[in-house]
Amino acid sequence: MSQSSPTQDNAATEHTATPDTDVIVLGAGFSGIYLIKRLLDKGLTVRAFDAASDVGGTWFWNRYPGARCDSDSSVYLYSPKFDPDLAADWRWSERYPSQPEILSYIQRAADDHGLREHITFNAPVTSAEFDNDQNLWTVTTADGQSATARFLVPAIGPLNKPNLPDIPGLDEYAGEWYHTARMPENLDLTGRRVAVIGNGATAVQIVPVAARSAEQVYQFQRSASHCLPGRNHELDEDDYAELDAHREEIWAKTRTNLGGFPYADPAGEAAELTPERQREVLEEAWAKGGLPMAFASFSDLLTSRESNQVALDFISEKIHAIVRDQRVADLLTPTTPFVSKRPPIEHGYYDAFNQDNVELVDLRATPIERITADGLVTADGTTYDVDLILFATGFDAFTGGFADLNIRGANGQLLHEKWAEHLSTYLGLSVNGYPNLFMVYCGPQGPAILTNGLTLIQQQGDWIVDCLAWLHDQHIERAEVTEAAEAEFTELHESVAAQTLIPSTQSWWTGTNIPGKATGLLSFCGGFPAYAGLCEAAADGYPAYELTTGTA
Ligand code: NA7
Repeated sequence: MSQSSPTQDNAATEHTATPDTDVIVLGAGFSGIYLIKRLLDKGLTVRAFDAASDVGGTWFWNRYPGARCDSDSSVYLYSPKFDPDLAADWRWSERYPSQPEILSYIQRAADDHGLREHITFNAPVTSAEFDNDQNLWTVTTADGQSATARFLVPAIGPLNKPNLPDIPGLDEYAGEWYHTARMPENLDLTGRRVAVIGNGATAVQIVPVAARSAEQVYQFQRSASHCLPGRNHELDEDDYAELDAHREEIWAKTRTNLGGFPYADPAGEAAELTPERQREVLEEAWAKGGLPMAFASFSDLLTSRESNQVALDFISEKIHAIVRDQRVADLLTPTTPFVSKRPPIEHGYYDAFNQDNVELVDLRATPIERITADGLVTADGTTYDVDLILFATGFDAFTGGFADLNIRGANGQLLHEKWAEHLSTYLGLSVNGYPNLFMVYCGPQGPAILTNGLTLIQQQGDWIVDCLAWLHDQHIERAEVTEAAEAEFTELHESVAAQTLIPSTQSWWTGTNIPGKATGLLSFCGGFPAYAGLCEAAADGYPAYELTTGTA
């Protein structure tokens, strides 16, 4: 690796204080745990903070009925680089792991390596300030604890700030209500009348589970989703024999697939294929279940309206074949481009609308007007009396979580305020004005929304670990990405986004789900391999960073 020449800044280093620890990691979910373990392996000292009482991150908080992963379990775990024993002997019981099983996995990952002793739980971070003279970060928690570190690594996940819509009357409601990311475990829905507001990936998992035991389920829908069949099943010894024989191949494929999934390449541009071949491609993906239809069908799915329409028509046909009431099927049929927002994976969602106890409420025709003591009232005066309201209304993605952290950079500006003016980062990893800060998985403009979580966490995690270890070994006390490098990457991100069908759709991907939030695609959509290539080039001497050496 070639290396740029750090400048010797003796004036700054003569009185540089020794920080409490080399690195502070914010968050103990999949990304935080990965970073803590791998940084410790490299000999750096690490301290982590998490608002939760245990490890798990998003899987700690999202305990709603039916919660499970939408990625295949074969790629929803750490690779052998993290721990060869864990990689070799962990056995998920289903194709898509459930939330409790995922929690057990991450708890084991933490326990096997004694990582909990490095983590302070029940400690929401309320500020992180960069000291320009000392080149270190001071992190403070809600209960007044504080610690200093040379480097700060937010590992807070892109979806940690729940979005609770401001619907009048909620404080008068006499029943029980929760946002789905803040609800108790094992909530019993038996015999209850349940309102589920929202129909994204979360609600799509809840509705069929609720429909099994609830007396009545009202699904309040504003815009239809493009749900893909999950085809979940238990994994047996034969499945594992097959998986074990192809582990390396599976991980290798995640590096070349657009979404970091272990899928074959797309069949080509839709226009290059005959209608029969188009159909075959979509039928195969539908039969396989999961996300291949999004990441391994047509290569121009996200850039060509015509190609996208072929997929949309196919989905519409499938919905109309499953849902018996064709009026309901019409309402469930999406009109926005396929994969212009997150396609939920469904496990009986469309079937649930064939049950007498499930009713779709079309909020386009009749918006919710208010909540009363008994339930909800829509604009046409219809009342929906319920015992339980579940707000499956999503998150203030990426930037929302940063606002709670109050990260103040070298020039005193709060990071979320900088982003409110114009969202810009370098590779979703670094930000000019915020030296020694590296974001893993949660950085806006990284490719998190279109990439398998564990693929990206490990790719970005490895990049950051290697970078911090190198900075540490070189006694570099300050690494700050240049304004020019940040502007260049942001321009690339924006131009790639503009070539796709994504920005025209309202969802958390574009920030349009939160009133008043600056809009724009929050995640790089040029594909995981292209992104990984940019990162690899960036690590060759870190030319995009101004580096200042200390005297230690
Ligand atoms: P999403 O995907 O953001 O879905 C939120 C849903 O809530 C979506 O259907 C919204 O409708 C709906 N919503 C939001 N606000 C309202 C109000 N005020 N009234 C009615 N409906 C509303 O969040 P999820 O938790 O389902 O999934 C998040 C991610 O987790 C998912 O993408 C996966 O990556 C895992 P809209 O579409 O805006 O009309």
